[in-house]
Amino acid sequence: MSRLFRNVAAVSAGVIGWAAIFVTSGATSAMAAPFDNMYPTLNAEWPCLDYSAHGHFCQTDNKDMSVWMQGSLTSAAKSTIKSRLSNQYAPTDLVVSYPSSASYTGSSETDIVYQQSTSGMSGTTIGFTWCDDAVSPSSCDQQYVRFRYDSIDAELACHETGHAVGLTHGRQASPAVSQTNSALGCMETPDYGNRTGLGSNNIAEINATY
Ligand SMILES: [Ca+2]
Ligand SMILES: [Zn+2]
Repeated sequence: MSRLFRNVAAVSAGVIGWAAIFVTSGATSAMAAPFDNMYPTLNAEWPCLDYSAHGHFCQTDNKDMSVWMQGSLTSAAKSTIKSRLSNQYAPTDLVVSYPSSASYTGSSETDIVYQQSTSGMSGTTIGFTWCDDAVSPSSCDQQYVRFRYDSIDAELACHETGHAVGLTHGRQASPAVSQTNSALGCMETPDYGNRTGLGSNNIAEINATY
């Protein structure tokens, strides 16, 4: 815990500097997009740190994206997530893999860990994503995705995985746009269940980043 607090203090001083650096590079790499919704942005400049449940997400550490589904998910939910992942993320440069066991320690942890729990869920929240093991000011070796329910619609699976690779909501994009802007694809919020894919803007953001 003390390590986390020290990091918070150290990182706070550097936030503005990082934001400036990353926004500059984002502007050149994603020129064609109507907005930039890849963390960090001018409106998504929380530090990338080791957060506990429902903190904040970062970018993932590289294009190789290993995933693990914990036992809290039903086998039906696991296969749902897996099939949606392969369809929704196939048009991106990310390479999804399914190791036979999860790695929670060391320098190459399983990138995305999915689980089901109602803990921390309130109001209309149906899922959230957080970084568990930050490895740079913008990227994370392992991010957790928690779903409130076992019934995970295609938009939600796409959305939370989007956070786990750094995609933000419209309000956190730069410039900020409506939370339901059509170019957000499955990153709209709240989840109306009608946007089952990433859409061209998110694909371009991912492919410019990884
Ligand atoms: Ca990785
Ligand atoms: Zn979200």
